[in-house]
Amino acid sequence: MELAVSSAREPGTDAASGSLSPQQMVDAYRLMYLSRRVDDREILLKRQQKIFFQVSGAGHEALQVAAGLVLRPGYDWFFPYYRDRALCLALGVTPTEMMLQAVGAADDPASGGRQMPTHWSSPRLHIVSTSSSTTTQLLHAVGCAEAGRYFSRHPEAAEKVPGDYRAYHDVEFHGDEVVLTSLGEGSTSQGEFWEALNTASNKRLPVIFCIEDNGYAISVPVEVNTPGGNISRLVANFPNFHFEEVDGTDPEASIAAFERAAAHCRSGLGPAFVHGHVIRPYSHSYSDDDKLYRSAAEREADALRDPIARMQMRLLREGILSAEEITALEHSLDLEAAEAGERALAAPAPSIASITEHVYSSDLDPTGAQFESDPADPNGEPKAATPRTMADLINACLADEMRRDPRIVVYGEDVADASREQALSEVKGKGGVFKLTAGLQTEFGSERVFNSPLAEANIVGRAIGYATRGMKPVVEIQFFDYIWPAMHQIRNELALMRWRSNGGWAAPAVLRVAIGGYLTGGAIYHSQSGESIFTHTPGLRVVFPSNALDANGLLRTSIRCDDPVLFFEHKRLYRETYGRAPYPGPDFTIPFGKAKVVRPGSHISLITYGAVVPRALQAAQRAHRQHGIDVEVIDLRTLNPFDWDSIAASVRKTSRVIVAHEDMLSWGYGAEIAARIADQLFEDLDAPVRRVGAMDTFVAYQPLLEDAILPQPDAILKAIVDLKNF
Ligand SMILES: Cc1ncc(C[n+]2csc(CCOP(=O)(O)OP(=O)(O)O)c2C)c(N)n1
Ligand SMILES: [Mg+2]
Repeated sequence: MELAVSSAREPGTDAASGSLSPQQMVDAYRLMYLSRRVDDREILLKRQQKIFFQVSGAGHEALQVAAGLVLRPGYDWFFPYYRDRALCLALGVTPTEMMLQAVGAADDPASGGRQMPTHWSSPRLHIVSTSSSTTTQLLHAVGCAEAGRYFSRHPEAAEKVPGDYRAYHDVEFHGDEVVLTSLGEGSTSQGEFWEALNTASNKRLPVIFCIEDNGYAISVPVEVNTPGGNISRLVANFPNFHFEEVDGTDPEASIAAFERAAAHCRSGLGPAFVHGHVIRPYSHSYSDDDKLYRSAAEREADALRDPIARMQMRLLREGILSAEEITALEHSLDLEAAEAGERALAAPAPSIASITEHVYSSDLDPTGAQFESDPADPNGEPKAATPRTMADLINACLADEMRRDPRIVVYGEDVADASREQALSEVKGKGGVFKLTAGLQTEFGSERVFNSPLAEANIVGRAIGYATRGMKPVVEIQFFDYIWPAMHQIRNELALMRWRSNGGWAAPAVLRVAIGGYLTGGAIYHSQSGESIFTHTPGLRVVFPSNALDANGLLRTSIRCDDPVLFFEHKRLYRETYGRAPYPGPDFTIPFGKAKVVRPGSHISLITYGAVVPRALQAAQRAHRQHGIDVEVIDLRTLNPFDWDSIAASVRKTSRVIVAHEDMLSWGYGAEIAARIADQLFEDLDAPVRRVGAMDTFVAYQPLLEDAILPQPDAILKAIVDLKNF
């Protein structure tokens, strides 16, 4: 309901600020009150067991409305958290849309019934889907701001190009856009909070970090999370920031703070930090009762600061609205909240068939025929025909794709030739600890190829932000052994962006990861495998080439496709003589999910991938020479999707099968393949399915131990002979 204000504010009634017009005060109150009433309505429905979870924004409304009124939906970008109901109302999410999520309706525009209430998402308003994980959204906001800056400097990169992922992402950008991300004060304890401030500060990115400080993280008071009890004091020395600390229950002061913060960001000076002190009158969530851990006096003191009551009093005191007008306004908003609930309760639930939608892109199928191609013919040129290493052909693919697609950025630890560009006139450049990115910064510049901080979550979290804007981050995790700090981002964010937003957003980033052992001295922390942890995460594509040509073609498909890809590069294979190949040209792609029979045979199927492929071939050759056993060796090449048809065809032919991998035997990738074979090909088998893998331990430094721990050709040969004689 639109409401004209009854009288102008009397001059001098608000000594504190007085910057809002009466109409703005009413507008702010309407949003604040509506937010509270939608919470109240949800709480009622939760009591009636008609919705299944409730977390409120009560007490945070003034600060959030201020942000929503200052920033521009569909222009600026938003990475909010679960309390941000009033922010989202101010941006244009409707109470009905909120209620549709609360009931888990098919028409829930944020997630199609997949996420809890208040897990916002709206492509139209530029609200990017966020998870329940505290703080992960901050690095997405940073990557989003980087992408916005990149597009505004390189508008040609925004062009929609058919034939790859770019065909499915509309790019929007404005030179002075701002990215808002918000979080509670407790969540500032997460390392990713500091990782996000680091990059925003260093790159002077236009990100507003809004801390909604209600003094508690569930039952944990602020001083436990924040030494000294005030986060503003701890962050005060970050360069390039504009800082605001404000009473977040006062909309007028909050609006003024956000205006200054946004002006700083829009003018390109750097990020801003808005620390709002708010209250939490409704406990943490419906499942929490703060009487269990807060004194009555403390709760009463909070209640006196309730922003709804205070604003109502102020409108009355300043004569902006009469008591009757306030009653009428509130009544209409009560009705709006109630009607939203009724509408949502009548809405149909999602179909069971919808569950599998949007796990992966439905637009671009990386297993499709469009990715089938042949390596370019060297045309009799001896130089072009020279076999090159896997490292060379990965590097060549990166350079080719960067030439073809200006949306690609490459970053990670040590991937630049030299961060101090001026050194490049004298030095050769680093280009990665394994030299896989050598020369890329020199050719494409420091805006597209750069070093990240030494922080894996930072690398992946920013990549998600970049990718949601339609860029293609191709980032490097230096060693698989150190992927774990990014695991939260990979599993809860990267893999889930598309599914949890019901196709509203996607994060098709490529993570190149140096993996594996057989290094002689690689030891525990430079030899790990663990691919099954990622194949056990729906939403990720997992690629694991065994030779130079496959690495080149599969990396190109990874970059051009529209899903997030973990691209495992075996360190031992980077420069092996085995598997070298001539450069296959700039358009060579290999579809995912197509295994390669690297040695045909009729007695036993040996299914493997990665660095075990050459070892399996050795074993197969010896089996043939010494025992007359004809082994068919199948290189899976991609682990998700994997080529079930090729496995089945081979097993039907041989009736005996071994699955071999470098990773530990128990709970490994082979267990799933073996179980499927046992389940679906039982009738075709003449013997049990055998597995060969590493011992169930980590890889030791001493080479004698390393050899014993990792699967060697001898062990594979033994399995072959045993199985043939079974
Ligand atoms: C990474 C992570 N750890 C734990 C949780 C469980 N959890 C949800 S909210 C919360 C407290 C958050 O407190 P704060 O950051 O102050 O935000 P507030 O809820 O007070 O607004 C916790 C521990 C979570 N969601 N994510
Ligand atoms: Mg809190």
